[in-house]
Amino acid sequence: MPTKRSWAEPYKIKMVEPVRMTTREYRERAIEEAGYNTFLLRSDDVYIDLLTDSGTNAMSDRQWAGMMLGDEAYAGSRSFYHLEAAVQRVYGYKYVIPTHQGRGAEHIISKILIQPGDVMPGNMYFTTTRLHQELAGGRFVDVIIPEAHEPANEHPFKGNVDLQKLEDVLRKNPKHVPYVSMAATVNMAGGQPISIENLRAVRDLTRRYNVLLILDATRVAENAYFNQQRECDRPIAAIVREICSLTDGCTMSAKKDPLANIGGFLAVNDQDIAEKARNMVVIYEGLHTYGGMSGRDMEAVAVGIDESVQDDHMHARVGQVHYLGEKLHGWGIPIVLPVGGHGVFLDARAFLPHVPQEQYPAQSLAAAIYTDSGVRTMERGIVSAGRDPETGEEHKPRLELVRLAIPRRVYTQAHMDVTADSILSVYEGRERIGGLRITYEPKYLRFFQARLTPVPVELKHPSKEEQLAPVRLI
Ligand code: P61
Repeated sequence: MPTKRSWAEPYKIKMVEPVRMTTREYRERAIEEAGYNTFLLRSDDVYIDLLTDSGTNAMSDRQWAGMMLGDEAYAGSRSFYHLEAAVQRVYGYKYVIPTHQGRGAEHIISKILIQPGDVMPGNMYFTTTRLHQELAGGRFVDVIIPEAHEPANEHPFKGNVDLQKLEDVLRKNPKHVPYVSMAATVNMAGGQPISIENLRAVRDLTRRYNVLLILDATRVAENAYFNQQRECDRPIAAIVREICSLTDGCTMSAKKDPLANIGGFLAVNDQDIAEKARNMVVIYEGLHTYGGMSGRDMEAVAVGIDESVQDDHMHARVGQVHYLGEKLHGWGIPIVLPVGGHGVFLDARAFLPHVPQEQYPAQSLAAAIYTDSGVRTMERGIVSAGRDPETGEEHKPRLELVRLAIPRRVYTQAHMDVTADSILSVYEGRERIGGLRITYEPKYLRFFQARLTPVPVELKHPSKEEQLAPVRLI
C-alpha cells in the first residue's frame, strides 16, 4: 500500500500546443548555427523549453476571458484600474506605475533614486537590475549571505542578507545609499527565498540609516510558499502582503509570478516618487495608465496576480520544480540545494570539473543538453555575469550554473521525466564535453547575443574511434 498520497495539478488542460522533436544531427547543426548560445536557437527547434519561466506561462480561462474584455483606450483604460486595484489589494502598495515589463520599472526607479557615485546593496545581482543601476551612475554591492554562493549548502533561506555586511555598506557610505534592493526569491542564487525574519532585520537597518527598501517582487509569491513551509504556516496571500508591507516599493516583472506573457509595474508608497515615476513613464514606456502594455495585457496581469497567491496553485507550481530537482539529486547529479522556486539549477563546476571557468562550462553544458534531447536551458555563470564596467575584466561568479526554469502550468510530469533522463545521459557522458570560447560579444547583457565556438578537448579515456577522429565536443 502506498504510504504517501499523490498530488495533481489544480487544473485541467483545455488547449494544447504541439511541440517538435528533431534528430541529434539536426540539433548539432542548430546549436552550431546558434553560436552555442541557447538564446539564439529558434523555438521551433526546441522540444522542451526550459530557457525561462518569464512570459512563458499558460494563462487560465479567466485570464483569456479578461483578454477579451481589455479596454484599449489610450488614456484612462478600465483595465489599468483593474490592474491598479489588484496590486493595491494583493501587494498593498499605494501607487502603481505600469511598465512594459520588469526592466522598464527598474529603469525608472534607478533613474529617479540613483545619483552618480551611489552604492546599492542587494541580495545578489540580477542582470537587468544591476545594469540599470550602473547606467544611472551607481554601483551594486552584493550583501547576500555567503551560503548563497555554495551550491550544496542547504540553508533554508539562501536569499537572506548578511546583516553585518549590509550595515558596513550603510555606515561607510553615508548619504550615498539611496536604497537597498531585496529580491524575493533570488533568481541568480537558484530561486532561493528570503526569510521574513531577515527581511524585518533589513527593514530595521534601512529605517535606522534612513534609506529606502525596494523589493524585486517578481517571484514574491514563490518566496511566500517557502516562508509558509519553513517559517510560518500562514496563507501565501497573507505572507505576500506582509513581505510587501516591510518595503517602500517594488519592481515587478508580471511575466513570472503574475502568470502573464508580458507586463510589469513599479509600485511605491511615497507620493513624490510616484509623481516622478509617472512623469518618467511617459518618456520611456507610455502613458501612466498603460505603460507599454495593451489593455488586454493589463487585464491578464490583474487576474493573474490573484491566481498567483492561491495556495493550491503555488503548491503545484513549486511541487513540479521539486519533482524534477529531487529526481536529479536522487541520481547524484550536482544541483543547487535546496531546490528553489522557479527552476532546478545544475552546478556546472561539479558537473564538468575538467572545464575551467574561462571556457564557460555552464554555457557548454547548456549546449550539450540541447544537443542531447532538444531541452533548452540557460547559462547562469560567467557569461551571464558579464564584465566590470570600469575595468572591462570579466566578473567571475562563484556560481557557475545551468538553469532549468519551469514555465508555470505548461509542462507535465512526463516532460519532467524526459528532461531528467536527458540530464542523466549527458552526465554519464560528461567527460566528452569540452569548453567554449567567445567569438562575438555585445556590450550590454552579453549572454543574450554572444556567439561561441568549441575549444578542443583531450579525452582521458578516448575510445578507438575517438583516437582516430577529431573529438566531437558536444
Ligand atoms: C528570467 F537571462 N527574468 O528569469 P523582465 N527581476 C528578476 C527577474 O527574474 C527578471 C527581471 C527582474 C528573466 C528574463 C531574463 O539575464 C536575463 O520582465 C528577479 O524580463 O524585464 C527577469 O524582468 C526583469 C532572462 C532577464 C535573463 C534577464 O528568465
